[in-house]
Amino acid sequence: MSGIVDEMARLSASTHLSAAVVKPAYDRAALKPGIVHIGLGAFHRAHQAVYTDEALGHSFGDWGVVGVSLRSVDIVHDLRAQDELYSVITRSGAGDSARVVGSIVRSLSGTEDRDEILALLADPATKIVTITVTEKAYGLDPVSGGLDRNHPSVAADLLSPTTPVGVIGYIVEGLSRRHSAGLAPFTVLCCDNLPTNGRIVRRLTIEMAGARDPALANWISGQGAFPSSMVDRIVPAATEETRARAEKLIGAEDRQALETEPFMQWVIEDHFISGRPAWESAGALFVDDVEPYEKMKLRLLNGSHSLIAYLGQLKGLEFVRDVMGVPEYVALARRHMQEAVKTLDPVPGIDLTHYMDQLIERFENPTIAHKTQQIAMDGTQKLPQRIFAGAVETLAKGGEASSAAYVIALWIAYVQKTAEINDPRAAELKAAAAKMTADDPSAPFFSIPGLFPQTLMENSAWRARVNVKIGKIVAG
Ligand code: CS2
Repeated sequence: MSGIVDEMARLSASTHLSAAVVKPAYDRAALKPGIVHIGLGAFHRAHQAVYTDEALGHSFGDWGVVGVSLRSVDIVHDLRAQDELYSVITRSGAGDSARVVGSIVRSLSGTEDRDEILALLADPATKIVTITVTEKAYGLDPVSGGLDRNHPSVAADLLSPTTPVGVIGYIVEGLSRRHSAGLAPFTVLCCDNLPTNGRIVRRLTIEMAGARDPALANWISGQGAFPSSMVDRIVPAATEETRARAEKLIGAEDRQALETEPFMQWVIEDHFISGRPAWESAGALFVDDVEPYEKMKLRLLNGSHSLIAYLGQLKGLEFVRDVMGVPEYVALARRHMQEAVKTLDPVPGIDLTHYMDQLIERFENPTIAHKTQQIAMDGTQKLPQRIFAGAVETLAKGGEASSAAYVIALWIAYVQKTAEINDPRAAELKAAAAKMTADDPSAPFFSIPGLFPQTLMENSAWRARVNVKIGKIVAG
C-alpha cells in the first residue's frame, strides 16, 4: 500500500495531525458509487470531487464517484495504487492547506476498461454522469451547433457505436443499454467551459443516438436530463513541486496531488432525474437558468485569461502571475473586462464590479503557477465563446470591440511566432500564418472555414482594427 493510504489511517488515529489536513468526514468504506465522471484530469479532482467529498460529510448517501479517463492510463494506475485517495493543496498568500479527497471510489480507463465502464453506465445504481473532457473532445461543429461528423471520435463512434471511444459515444451506448433494459436514463451534467453546455451535450447525444436508432433518440429527448452548469476554479497542471509540497503537508507520497486556489464556484440547473448529492451544502448554487453565470465567467474570466495567456507567450512570461506583475498588462486585462461586462445581463446575486476585482486578485495570486502556455492552447476551441461572441454583441450595440480585436491580434501573432502550437486545428492555423501579408495580415485567419462568426468576417472596419493591432504587436 502506498504512503497516502497508511497516512489516512494515521490521520484518523491522531487528533493532532488530523487538524492540519482535512480528511473525509464520512465512513469511506461504506461509500457506494452513484456517479460516473468522464475526464479524470486535475480540474475534476480539484472541483466536483471536492464538492462531493464535502457534501458527503454533510449528508451521506450513495454518491461515490467512479472516475473515467478516456485515454490516460497512468492517472488510473496511480490512483488505484493509493486506494483512489489524493490530496488537494489550497494555496494563497495566507499559506497552504491540504485536503485528502475520498469521494472517488474507483477509477477506470477507456483504453483498458471499456466493458466495465459500459456496464457501470448501464447499472441502475448510476444516477448521474458528470463530464470534464475540455472543449475539443465533444465533436461540436461550431457552425451548425450539432455534431461534427469528421471529428475523429465522433466518426469512430458513428461507425462502431457499441465500442465507443469518445465521450458522446459512451453516453449514447450507456443510455442505449438502459433504454433496452427498461431503466431510467442517468442525468448528464456537463462541467466544461462551453456556453449552455447542457443544451449542447443534449443535442450532440440526441444526434448521435438518432444515427443508430430514432426510438432511442426520442426516448432521450423525452426522458433525458442535461442540466447546464458553470464551474470555476483555477487548477494549474501539477508538477514535481506540487508532489513535494503534498509530501511535506500530508507526510506521505502522493503521485496524484494537485494544487489550486481557495476560490471555487459551481452553479447548476436543478434538473436531476434520480436525485443528486447535497452539493449546496458544499457551497454550490442551484438556479433555474445558468446562462447568465456561464456568460459572465466565459467572457470575464476566460476571455481575459486568454488575453493574458497570449500576451505572456509573446512577452516570454511563463505564468499568469508574471503577466499580472506588469501594471500595464493588468490595465489591459481590466480594459478587456470593462468591454466584455457591457455584453452581460445582470447576474442574480453577483456584483459584477466586485467579481472583476476578485478576478484580478485571483490572477495575481503569487502562489499559483498557472502556465500561460496551458491557457494558450486550443484557441480555435476557446475563443469563439470567450471573445468572438462578445465582439459580435459589442459591435451590434455600436461599440468598437477594440479589446476583442486586440486579443485576436495577440492570438494571430502568437500562432505566427510559435513553432509548435497545441490546437486541433493547428495545421490550418499554421497554413494561415504562412499566408499572412503586410496589407491584410488577418485575412488568411478570417478565411478559415467555420471559425469566425459571419458578422465578424464581414465587418471590414473592425477587421482593419485587428490588422493595425497585429502590426503594432509584431513591431514590438
Ligand atoms: C483557462 C481555464 O485553461 C484555460 O483556458 O482559462 O481552464 C480556467 O483556468 C478555468 O476555467 C477557471 O475556472
